[in-house]
Amino acid sequence: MKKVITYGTYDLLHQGHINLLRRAKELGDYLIVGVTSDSFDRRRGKLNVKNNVLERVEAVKATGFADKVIIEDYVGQKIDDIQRYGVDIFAIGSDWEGQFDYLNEYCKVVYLPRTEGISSTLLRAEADGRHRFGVVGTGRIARRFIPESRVVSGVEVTSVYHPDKADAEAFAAEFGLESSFDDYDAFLASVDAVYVASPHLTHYNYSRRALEAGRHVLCEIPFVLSADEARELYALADRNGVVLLEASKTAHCPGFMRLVTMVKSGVIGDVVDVRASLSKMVKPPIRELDAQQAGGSIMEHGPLTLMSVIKLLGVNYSAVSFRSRMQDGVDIFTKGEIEYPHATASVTTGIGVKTEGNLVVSGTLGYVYVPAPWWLTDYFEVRYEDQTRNKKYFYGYDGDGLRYEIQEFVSMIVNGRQDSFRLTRNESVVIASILEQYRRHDHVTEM
Ligand code: C2G
Repeated sequence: MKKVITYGTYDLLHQGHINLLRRAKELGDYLIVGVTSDSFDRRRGKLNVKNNVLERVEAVKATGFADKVIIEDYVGQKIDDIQRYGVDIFAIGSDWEGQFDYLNEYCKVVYLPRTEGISSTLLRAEADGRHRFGVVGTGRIARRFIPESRVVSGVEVTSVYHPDKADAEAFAAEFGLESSFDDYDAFLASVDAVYVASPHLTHYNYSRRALEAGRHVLCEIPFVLSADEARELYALADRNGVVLLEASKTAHCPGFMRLVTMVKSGVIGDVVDVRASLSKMVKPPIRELDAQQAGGSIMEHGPLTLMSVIKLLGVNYSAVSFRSRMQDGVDIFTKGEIEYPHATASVTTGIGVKTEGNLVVSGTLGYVYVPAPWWLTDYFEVRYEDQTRNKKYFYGYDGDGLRYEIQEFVSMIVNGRQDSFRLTRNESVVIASILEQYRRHDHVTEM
């Protein structure tokens, strides 16, 4: 009996998949089909898969070509499967030509013709629709957004806004965008959604005007500078039936999300202390060091460090206080203490003082250690008194990591979802409220 094996995601199963499975089956007597697990797809950067693994397995079975369906969950599994099942032929579509030649050591490798004109990517784009995105601002983060948005289905960045016409034009030319604007209303008229990546003090106004115009808004951090502003914008989004999401990058990255759910599941017992530190040294002249532009380390790095505390200990803190080292009117270093009835937390932020940028979550059974840069979470360790129980966890963190928040934003738009469990509105308002207290100089001591 000649055994054939083939693999795939088989998302939104289509004629191309069916043809491939038929041709694979025709190569032998018995066909094994490996369907990727959801987590394996995420690990290999496929973030947009629509059907879950159960649906995809069912779809493959329904074609009638598979004699056996297995789940593919790790790199290298193909070699194991070929040996375990005594496979004679490995078959895969010609889009993979050459890439599986290494399997020739174990069985015959056959590249089958791919069906032209159809793909899961095309079907997903149809299902998600096409959302025209505009970027507000042309700075460092705006530049990173464009390549990141290209890997998310349903997103097409078409325009850019900057009050300086030449600046907007240069940005559009560099990234091949359709249009550039120095008139904000005209810019809004050209898009469905905006990514606000302008200086801190302008976030509120740009977001408000976009929401008023019925545009979805993904707003960079710090989102806004007061709890009232945050509440007002969320209410405005509701009234106009559009999505508003704070672009808290770390909250959306796979490693950080797993860390939160593991801690919440009790792997380190009750959480008693969270320490998050983030520093990036900057040199003048730069916005971060300008008091007139809401500069300072806590405005820069408070949103992510506070986010980690709020995600792990909740929104019901009992007190907050800060100590800052100042230079020319901005804090170049701040340590914030956040008290909870049964826990403590601290955030340490620096733009002129270098700190060890790690995250440590201590509990009654053990602790989680995330080395610097914890905010690009791709790795963490769970440690215990009994070191033999320690475990290391690794996760994907692709590109600049903005793709994860962009994907969630699009999913909210497509599914008409107003809130994200990754960073709820309530959590976002509480972060804004803590930053507001700092700006009002409540509970702040200078040193
Ligand atoms: N395919 C095809 N014609 C299409 C689309 C896909 O012949 N128009 C084939 C692919 O070449 C592949 C199979 O259908 O052999 C499954 O495709 P996907 O679901 O896109 O899976 P893929 O990402 O190619 O995973 O370990 C997973 C494998 O490496 C392949």
